[in-house]
Amino acid sequence: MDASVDRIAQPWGGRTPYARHGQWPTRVDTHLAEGVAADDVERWVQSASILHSDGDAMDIAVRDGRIVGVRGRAIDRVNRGRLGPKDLYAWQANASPDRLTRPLVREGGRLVESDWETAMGRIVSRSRGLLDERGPGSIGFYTSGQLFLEEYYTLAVLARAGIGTNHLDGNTRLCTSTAAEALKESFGCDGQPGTYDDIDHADVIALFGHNLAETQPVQWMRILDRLEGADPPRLVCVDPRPTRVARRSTVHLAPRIGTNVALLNALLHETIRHDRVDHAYIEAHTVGFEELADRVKDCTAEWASAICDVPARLITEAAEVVGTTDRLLSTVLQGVYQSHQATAAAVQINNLHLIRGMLGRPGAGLLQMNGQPTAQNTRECGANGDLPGFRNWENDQHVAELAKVWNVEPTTIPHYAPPTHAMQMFRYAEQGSIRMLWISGTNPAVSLPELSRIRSILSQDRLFTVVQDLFLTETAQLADVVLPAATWGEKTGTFTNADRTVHLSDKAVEPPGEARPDLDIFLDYAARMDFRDKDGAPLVSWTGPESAFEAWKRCSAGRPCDYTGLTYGRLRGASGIQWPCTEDAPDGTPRLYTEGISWAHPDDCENYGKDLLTGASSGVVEYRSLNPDGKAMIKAAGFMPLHEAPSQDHPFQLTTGRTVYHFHTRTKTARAPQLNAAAPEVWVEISEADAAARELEEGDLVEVSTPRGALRGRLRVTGLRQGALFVPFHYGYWDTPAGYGPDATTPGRAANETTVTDWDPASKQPLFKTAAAALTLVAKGGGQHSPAPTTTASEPGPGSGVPATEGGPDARVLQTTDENRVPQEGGSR
Ligand SMILES: Nc1nc2c(c(=O)[nH]1)N[C@H]1C(S)=C(S)[C@@H](COP(=O)(O)OP(=O)(O)OC[C@H]3O[C@@H](n4cnc5c(=O)[nH]c(N)nc54)[C@H](O)[C@@H]3O)O[C@H]1N2
Ligand SMILES: Nc1nc2c(c(=O)[nH]1)N[C@H]1C(S)=C(S)[C@@H](COP(=O)(O)OP(=O)(O)OC[C@H]3O[C@@H](n4cnc5c(=O)[nH]c(N)nc54)[C@H](O)[C@@H]3O)O[C@H]1N2
Ligand SMILES: [Mo]
Repeated sequence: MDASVDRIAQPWGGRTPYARHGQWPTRVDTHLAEGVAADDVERWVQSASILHSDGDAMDIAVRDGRIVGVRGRAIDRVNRGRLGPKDLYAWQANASPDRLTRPLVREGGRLVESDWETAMGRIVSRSRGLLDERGPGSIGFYTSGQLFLEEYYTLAVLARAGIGTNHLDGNTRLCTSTAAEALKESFGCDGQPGTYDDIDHADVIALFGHNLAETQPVQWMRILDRLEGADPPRLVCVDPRPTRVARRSTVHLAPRIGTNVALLNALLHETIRHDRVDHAYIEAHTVGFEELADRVKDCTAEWASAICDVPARLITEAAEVVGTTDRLLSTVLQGVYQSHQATAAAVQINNLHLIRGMLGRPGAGLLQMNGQPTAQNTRECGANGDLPGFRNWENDQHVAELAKVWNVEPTTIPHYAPPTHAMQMFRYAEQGSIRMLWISGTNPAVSLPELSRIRSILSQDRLFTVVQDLFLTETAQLADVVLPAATWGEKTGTFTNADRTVHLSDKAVEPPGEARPDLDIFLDYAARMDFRDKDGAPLVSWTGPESAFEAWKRCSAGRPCDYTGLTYGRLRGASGIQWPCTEDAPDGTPRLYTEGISWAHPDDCENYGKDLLTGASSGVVEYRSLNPDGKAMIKAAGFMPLHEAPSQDHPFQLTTGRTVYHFHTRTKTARAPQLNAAAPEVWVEISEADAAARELEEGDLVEVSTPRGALRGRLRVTGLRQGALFVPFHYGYWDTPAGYGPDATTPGRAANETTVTDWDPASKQPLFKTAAAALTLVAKGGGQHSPAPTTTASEPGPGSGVPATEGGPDARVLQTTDENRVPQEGGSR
């Protein structure tokens, strides 16, 4: 059957129910530009989505050298043909008329058009000057979770062994550093234990601070399809908002913001009290159970209820659901990761799985999620605060191995201290020890906390800022040199999703003007800087994506993220493949830890662990004595009160996050008309009770303020928990006429005007979800309504009179479910 569906009005499209242990049916979603029919498409070019961590595989439709649409790939294990709203419409941004097409350089205070020779020349001369005068520690690189594997690896090599700086991190620090840290704390090493296939088998799916319906809509379609099939799973949702996930859950816990650890300790308490524990698994594969049992001994449901403001009855009910199933799948994301006890909380979810033996079997899985499409690669390639291949900077053997791969002396690779995390890099730039900051594929002038501070850091004269982007973003406007990048669809490379699936994305069209792939820019810089290995040969010896991939394979060999069994040829025309992929596992590896814990041995592990409350490193001696055999580590943590609790002046808890229609700072989704129209402006969500108490209504213009700053938006009254406010962080200031430019003093609309410079002690991930805020009325709405969508967690209460969010004729998507009519794509044609 074919159906034509408005996928703005129905973000998840039609259902294809299936039973537990069954195979998820295919459904191929196609969206082509108006007036283009399938027969008009000249070529379909293989790719995958770059707008979330799901890795939805798609083919890009090309005609007359332009992208004219996309179609899901039925052959792929991740999505079996389905696409989410952003996947379907956001490709239009590639052809936006305001793409950067030439390098820009700052002249007399203004950015002016230039050429590559001049722009690269300035970067190289500044780099050389700083290396001579101040040394490698004066240069920092802040990259992304949205470039390709080949690009991160090249950047990691040139920064760590070329420049020799320790200051290289990704915006993954804001995103998945807690996922990585929690995996290291429990399993000794990064690497996603579970697989999306676990959704097909699970009896209970528990989602912790994860609005999967909006942020990985295709896996939500999979859960919806199971909910409508035989033997549906039960869902447990922990989220203060009434998300679609919450609405479909058997148990929804809406805790006070920032209290996850208390709630989780109560779930662990109940699990242990009822002996819903797999003692054989604990004995064989873990250390630390006694300490956990002792720590949660008094964490009763009643105790947690008082902290979390959730009925004790619901906590025991949730504990029973997750404690009595034999196939538990848990997913964790920003509601856990972006708070003051991020790692401590995420680790308690690992503990739940460890003490119940819920790992390495179909349906018994753990997904410490990624958010960005290529965050996994930032981490594994060492373009974040880690060494490439999940190597341990404190382990001399690991550093020596890496030095061998790069043919440099071990001392060339900085390992005197942990790699610098992004929040610290901005601090160094603020203090003046970092004098050059090269920002690629991220927009910190909107996405970092406390924007007035970030603007002032980036605008300093003494800091030389390079920004490599597609558009003249808020950040690019503050740069000294702006480099125009080619992006998805305009360059070839690979990337890895949240369940370790590696996809190839082929170049479909030429980039606009003089824009160049990030890889070419990094290669050009390495060549101009003339970085050499210890024998005088070029340090970076590869010349394009495929040779970069081959170089990375050598670096990954023998490590958990082993890519040696993969080639471009194998990825082309086929489904994505899950690493590790080796000679022994040529088809990839669906689940880690099927036979116990493999990477926590002191000789192999990625770090030696940290104190969850202070972040202090344990060191090798302590690690060896606590975990000599390399088992999984059960680490307990007590609940700590919020760093910034509500007060008389700032009575609300402000949390920030996402909507299904937009991606981050909207550089792409604001340029796709269907997506932009669905959520064109910022808004503020408030609970019914708080709105009534303050005589506020849908559509009122309000100001939200914290000690850092303020923003204005129209109010949406929802089923959010009382005492909380929610603001989407997508809206920067670039297209607000009265907006918040670097010199403006009027309140803007960016959520991060208000957020705090503070981070989780172990993962160093900033606290975007927990601030105390005041709310004031600016003007009554007078019948206007808030620009928030009605189809999502921001759905208004009954009787609001707000018109339903719709896309109209341009938003129609063809959904093909007839097996005989499903396009059988191969590679790019
Ligand atoms: N549509 C869309 N999808 C995306 C993205 C996007 O920008 N737009 N970005 C991608 C990226 S990079 C990421 S990291 C992911 C993020 O994906 P998610 O983590 O799912 O998204 P968020 O909206 O940031 O936060 C999730 C939920 O955390 C809840 N929350 C807030 N405070 C707390 C708390 O104290 N405890 C608990 N338990 N929950 C809390 C919020 O109510 C919210 O519903 O999405 C990815 N997918
Ligand atoms: N208040 C609040 N703040 C948050 C969050 C939150 O929940 N609340 N979430 C945090 C999280 S999880 C994340 S991941 C960050 C995201 O924050 P950012 O990374 O700053 O957001 P993006 O808009 O994705 O920025 C990516 C930039 O890269 C550019 N770009 C896209 N493709 C390419 C390419 O191929 N090459 C190059 N060179 N550039 C490219 C885009 O145009 C865009 O400017 O925000 C964080 N900030
Ligand atoms: Mo993220």
